[in-house]
Amino acid sequence: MQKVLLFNPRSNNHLARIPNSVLQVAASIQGKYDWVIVDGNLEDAPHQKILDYLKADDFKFFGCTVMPGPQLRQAIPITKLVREKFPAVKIIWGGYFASNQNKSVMLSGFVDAIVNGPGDFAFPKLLDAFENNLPLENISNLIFKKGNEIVTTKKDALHEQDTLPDLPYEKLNSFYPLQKYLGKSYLGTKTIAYHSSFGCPFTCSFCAVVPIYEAKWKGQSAEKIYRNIKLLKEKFGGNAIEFHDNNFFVSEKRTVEFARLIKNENMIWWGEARIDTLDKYSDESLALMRDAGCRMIFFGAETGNDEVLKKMDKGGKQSGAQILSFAARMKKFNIIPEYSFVLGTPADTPEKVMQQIDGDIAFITKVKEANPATEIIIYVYSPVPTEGSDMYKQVLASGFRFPEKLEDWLAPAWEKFDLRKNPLTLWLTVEMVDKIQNFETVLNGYYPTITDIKLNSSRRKLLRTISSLRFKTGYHKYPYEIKALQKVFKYRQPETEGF
Ligand code: B12
Ligand code: SF4
Repeated sequence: MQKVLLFNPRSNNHLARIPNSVLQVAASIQGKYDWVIVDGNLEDAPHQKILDYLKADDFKFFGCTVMPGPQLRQAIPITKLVREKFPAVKIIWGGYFASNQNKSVMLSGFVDAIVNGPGDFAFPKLLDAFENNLPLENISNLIFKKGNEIVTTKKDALHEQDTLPDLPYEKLNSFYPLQKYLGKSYLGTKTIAYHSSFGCPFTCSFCAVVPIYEAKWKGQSAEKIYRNIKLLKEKFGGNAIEFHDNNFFVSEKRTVEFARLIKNENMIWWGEARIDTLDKYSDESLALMRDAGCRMIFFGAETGNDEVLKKMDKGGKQSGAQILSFAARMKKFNIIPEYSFVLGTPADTPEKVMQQIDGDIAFITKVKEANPATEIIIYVYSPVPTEGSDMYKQVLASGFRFPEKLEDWLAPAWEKFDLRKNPLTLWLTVEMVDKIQNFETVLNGYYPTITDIKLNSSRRKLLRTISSLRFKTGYHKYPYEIKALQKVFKYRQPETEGF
């Protein structure tokens, strides 16, 4: 059997999670190709480990998963190294960065093909084609170079998720003890990362899921999720779940079925949802979810500004009023809403951009009044290539361009862009970015996230006390004292590192 090396570059400094991307790719070739996984999150020198593997054995393929941001720090130099030292090895990238920024990846010259979206059928077919020198044009979900042209093949419909193979947890356990992936988080002492669906049925104009999944969603059945969770619980001791789906709660029926199944397992769980979808759930469903262990849900609230919500194409159903009333509704069920906001979206004039930012800051303060337990996540808008959307047209009209050279993504400024903290968008002035970040600092000072489990109650109290005057008076400028304290306490923000 030919050998495939799958690499998960480091994405996180704290908690290694089950590397679902490479694991699912491995499942797709199980039995047909021999595979190994190298996980940058659990290696001090992953490049050495990779070179050792490639030297020791006759590997034909190197596959790497890449999301935007810090994963690029290992993905780019290590892939380059593999190409230099082992030019005969075919290199395949997949994941959100590879798909959405495919031009710079293909032009780099060190990636032979990209799996564009789900790799479950595309990857084994691609390997077979490379093996037998067959053309790639007829394989769906691929991007590759033919001469000077970048070819993108058609996308397959999303697969029935229950027909896909289960993830090879046992074999992963032979490379890295699975225990290392079940970390301590706000949710539990051994947190399972589980991904139960692909895509999302909506087309928000700022979202990286849209160009890949084109408003499609397919989920595993509640039974399949439950069976796998039970295995991870019984075999490896998992006691909490973070669902990594883009939109776990699309189907109320599936959620309710899952809640009924998981109820007696005594596990805390978290997932991502839309406010308008969940607001349609009945009181009974929400109460059952809480009883079944759902303690917090992440929602893309985005903004309280109805005009901007429309431009973001949030489906046209979500409104500022609903965001507020839903936060209050969640109080009744004791489920914490984790609201994510995207500030700094484009507008026709700089004054309007500033007004939008001021409006959002005031709105977030109102959300906290409606339900003080609401967790707030603040992102600065970083464009993704949602071709054809009004928002992206406005972005291009402003003169914004993504880097053309792959290595340019490693520049600190583009890394910050990826982390959605300080984008290089031309309509945002330093003053605007400072305003957003200073507000975030003060807000996190006055309301430290409960997901930072290392922050004890006396530290929380101290942070709150020193931030109180600023929060109450709305004076956010130069919050150095709060920043210094957050640094000393190693305050951890869930938006960049997860829980
Ligand atoms: C888990 C996760 C993380 C974890 C780390 C994951 C890890 N690998 O260790 C943490 C919390 C650290 C994280 C951080 C960030 N993340 Co993140 N993350 C995710 C999340 C929720 C799940 C990824 C996953 O495991 N999916 C499950 C697998 C099975 O699906 P998949 O990756 O799509 O894989 C399939 C295909 O893409 C393809 N494929 C993927 N890789 C490969 C490789 C090969 C060789 C092949 C052939 C095929 C292939 O085949 C797979 C099977 O069909 C996704 C959202 C999502 N639902 O996918 C966001 C997501 C990828 N993250 C995102 C972002 C932006 C980030 C951050 C940069 C910033 C932020 N502010 O959130 C940070 C920084 C990342 C870093 N440090 O490098 C965005 C990317 C958006 C974009 N612009 O492209 C996503 C899409 C979330 C979102 N909706 O915005 N993230
Ligand atoms: S609902 Fe969420 S995942 Fe779906 S398109 Fe909108 S932002 Fe993206």
